[in-house]
Order: sequence, then C-alpha cells, then structure tokens
Amino acid sequence: MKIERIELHVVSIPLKHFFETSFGRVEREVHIIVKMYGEGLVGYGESAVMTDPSYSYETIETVWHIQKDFLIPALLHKDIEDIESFMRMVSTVRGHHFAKCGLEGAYWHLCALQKGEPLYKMWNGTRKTIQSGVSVGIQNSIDDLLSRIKQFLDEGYKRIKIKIKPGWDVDVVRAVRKQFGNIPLMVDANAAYTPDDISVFEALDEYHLMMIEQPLHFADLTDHAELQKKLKTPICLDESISGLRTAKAALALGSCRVINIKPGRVGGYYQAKKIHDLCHGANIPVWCGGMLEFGIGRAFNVSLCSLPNFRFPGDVSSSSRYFHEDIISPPIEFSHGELTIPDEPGFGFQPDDNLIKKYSQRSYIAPE
Ligand code: OSB
Ligand code: MG
Repeated sequence: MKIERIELHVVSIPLKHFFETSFGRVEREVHIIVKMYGEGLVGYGESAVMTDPSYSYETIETVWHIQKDFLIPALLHKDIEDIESFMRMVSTVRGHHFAKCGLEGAYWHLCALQKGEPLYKMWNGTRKTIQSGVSVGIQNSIDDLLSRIKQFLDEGYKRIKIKIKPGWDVDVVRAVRKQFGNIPLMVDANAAYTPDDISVFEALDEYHLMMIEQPLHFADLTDHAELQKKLKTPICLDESISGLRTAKAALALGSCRVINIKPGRVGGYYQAKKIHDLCHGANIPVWCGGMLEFGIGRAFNVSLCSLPNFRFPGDVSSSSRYFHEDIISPPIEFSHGELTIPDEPGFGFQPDDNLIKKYSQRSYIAPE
C-alpha cells in the first residue's frame, strides 16, 4: 500500500453531559482524526487523546507534533507492505501511543478497504454481537448519580462502572447497591489512591464488585500485586498497562486479574491484539475501555470487541450517550446493550467529511 497523502484534523465536539473522573471534569472532546490516502482509497483513524496530560502524558498538542514532525515523514510516500512493516516504521518514536494509534487505525482501514474485508475478520474476531457497559462519571450529588444509572439500566447496558475518588467511594457504592441491588457493578479510581487507603478497599471488597479498576499509581505494579493479595475483588489495570511489556510484567507479578485494553493507550490495534493474545493464553480476561471516542475510534473498538478473550462488556456505548451529533453515519447505537458488527469492508460505518469539517478546528495536509 503506497501512502500518497495524510491529513490531520483537530475535531472538537461538545459532550451532552460533562464527564468527571478523579482527574477532573471535561465538557467537550477534542481528538485528532487522521485521513490516509493510497491507491485511490481513504482510510480514517482517530487519536482519542485528552487535551491535558492527566490520564496520559500525551495531549492534543503532543500528538499533533509527533504525527506531523516524526510519524508522517516516516510513512508518507512509502510503500508499506503489511502491518509488521508499519510497526517497524513507527518504532523509531518511543512511546506516544495515542499518536501512533490514529495513524495505525487509518492504515488498517485502508488495508481492509483494499481487501474488501471487515476489520473484525482481519483481526480474527469470532464474536459478531458485542455487549456494552457504561462508564458513569462523578456527579454533583448521589441523587444525580442514581438517576443517571437508572437511565442507563433502562436502556439495557450490561454493566455499570462508576468513577470513584477519595470522598466519593464507599458511600456511593453502598447507595448504588441499596437502590439497584445486585446489578453488574464495578468502580474505576483512575489511580487516585495509595496503599495507605487499604481500609477503603477492604470496605469496597464487601460489595461484590466485578472488579476495581486502577486503584493505585499508574507506574506501580508491585503495589497493585500487594493489594490484589489482600482483596477478593479482582483488580483490573488500565493506566498501568502501557503495552505488551507492562502486561507481561503485571501477569508475572500478579498485579491484576483483568486488563482493560484501550488501543490508544497501548500504541494501537496491533499491540492491543498482542496483549489480548497474551492474556488469552494466561486465562486473564480483557475488555475494551473507552476514551469518549468519536464514531471512528468507537467503530475500531467495536471491531476489537469481537476477539474471543474480550470477556466483559466494554466501555463502548452508543454515540448518542455522549454527543448530539457524531462524525459517522449511521451513528453507533447499542440496543439493549448489544450491537451486531456490520459485515461491510472496513469498520462498518461511514465517516462523514462534512461533519468532520463542521467540527474541525484546524487541519494539516501532507505533503504541504
Ligand atoms: O479510565 O477508563 C478510564 C475516560 C477518559 C479517561 C479515562 C477513562 C475514561 C472512561 C470513559 O472511563 C469510558 C468511555 O465511556 O469512553
Ligand atoms: Mg479506567
């Protein structure tokens, strides 16, 4: 596949409802949409990075810089034979996984269109109908949280994940259990605690949670291993798993019993699949996390959920849960928490250039 042209578009879309984690609150999503041209086709990708370096060190500005000044020059005008060659070409950049993911997605999309195959088949996905949960942010009050959870349960989402932080944890989980009984429920701390908070985890351990996501510091696999030994509830790692190597280390140390795979965080779909395969062999279930993606990134996540070891509902959700308008048509809509992956070449949804333009703040076109 000869790469003839690459475009970057900074796309900004307001959220219907703010999303708050232990890092803070966001009111809109700003991501980079990649368009890659080759052999008469156009592939689309998405770098669903955050604007501030809280979840990851990457931001919109670092992704723009790394893509424009390093990754695009490494790929443009090259004849890229297969994904292994692609991975070699981007490997000269250390880290910057969200930057790589947007370009890799566009390359996969191009290859799928050229072969006339759906991506989920190219990835050896085995499941055509996938399930979604929903990640519910920190709200202004427990009453607000309960009414949002009720709405998502009514819509049929298969599990509820609530964000926790010190001061918004055990009481909140108790209230949710009291109101909704034994629903599939988990919590995500986004690394807001330390090992000194053991009493919080011991209290949470009594609520039959499916898992506790990323309780401690992103770089601390040994503290997570110590904590896992003390808890019945499985620990799921998100921020700590930056790629295949940290996944191997986490499994060897016993730092978690579940892994949340986000393509942007781990450096793309090829790496995501490698981590999936490693965990499959070790009998560690994985599930697909989310970064409030627009439809393009979301469509890739949908395809990824078809792989056999994605054994819990993902944080995938419908476009309409986040945005009044998405940049693909039709938008991604789960019905009763389920979606059947379309059998079309590519990722099964059509990006809309007019909508990309409508929400675009700036663009870069290579060659200039
Ligand atoms: O920790 O999983 C997380 C969103 C932004 C940053 C980190 C996280 C999240 C989510 C949202 O939980 C998942 C989604 O609905 O896309
Ligand atoms: Mg998380």
